[in-house]
Amino acid sequence: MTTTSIEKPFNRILLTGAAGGLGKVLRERIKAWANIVRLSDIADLGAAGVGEEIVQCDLADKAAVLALMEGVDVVLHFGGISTEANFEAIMHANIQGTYNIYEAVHKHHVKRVIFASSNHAVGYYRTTDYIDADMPTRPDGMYGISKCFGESLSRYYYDRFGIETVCIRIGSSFPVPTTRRMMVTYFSYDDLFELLRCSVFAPRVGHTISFGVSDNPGKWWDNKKAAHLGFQAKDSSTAFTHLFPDSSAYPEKDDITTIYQGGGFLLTGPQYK
Ligand code: NAI
Ligand code: 15L
Repeated sequence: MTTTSIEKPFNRILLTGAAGGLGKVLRERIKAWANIVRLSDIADLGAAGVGEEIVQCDLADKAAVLALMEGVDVVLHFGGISTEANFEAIMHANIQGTYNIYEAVHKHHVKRVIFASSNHAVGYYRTTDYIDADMPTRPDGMYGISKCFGESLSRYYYDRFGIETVCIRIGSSFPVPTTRRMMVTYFSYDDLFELLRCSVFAPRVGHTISFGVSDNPGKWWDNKKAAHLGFQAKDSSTAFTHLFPDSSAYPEKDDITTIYQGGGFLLTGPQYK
């Protein structure tokens, strides 16, 4: 009996942060894109399934990250600290870690990276602002600064070495919006997956910054500078209007968590310790 194997677009795709909230969502979904999905995290990832490789390592371990990149065709870099934290912790996981990723990408001739950036790279814009990807970054804390670092670093690796990156400034990618702010920043898992698909398979992306947000009313971010990716959000937070029935337009109160796009992160910086 002969067996036929379906040809997949890539041989090996690497997902960092695979044990995290989004990593768990993506783990199964990206299998269609590559013969082998290499899953990495500092946390336990369980046993490898069919078509999976598991590599548990610290992104700040340069030698480990260099080995992690062996034979990889495309990287989805989702690993790191995902909220505000002290600078030393952020430096370790997000700054050293992302630098190690790009050094390894360069040494192993990987052609494209998708970097999970964050809306907190621009969290100090006001909720009355409507911004696009060419406007200056305005991070709202150490975490946001580390995402700006990743965006600048990837720009450098593109200008210097031609390594393409799509930086996705993810809004709030969770099953449902849990705050009024998230009615504006909500990014459904299906829309995240679609933007990732566009980012991975668009013929040329150069260095692109895209906002990861669903088609929510009153959103703060204009994606025209990433139009070449061909992404169209299909979901909207309007599906959850019943969760916030008595609220009118955002913001509902006048404090810094509603004046600035970064919301509650404005209260978690080093000055609030
Ligand atoms: P998460 O915190 O659930 O997952 C991050 C993963 O990175 C964790 O499994 C953690 O163990 C791993 N990690 C942390 N430090 C590490 C290190 N030194 N070495 C190796 N692995 C390490 O976060 P989530 O929600 O899954 O987000 C994934 C990525 O997307 C993060 O980079 C986050 O900053 C970004 N993002 C997520 C948003 C969201 O709405 N979920 C919004 C904006 C950005
Ligand atoms: C982020 O960058 C975080 O990773 C995520 O946990 C949420 O806090 C999100 O931003 C948000 O702004 O809702």
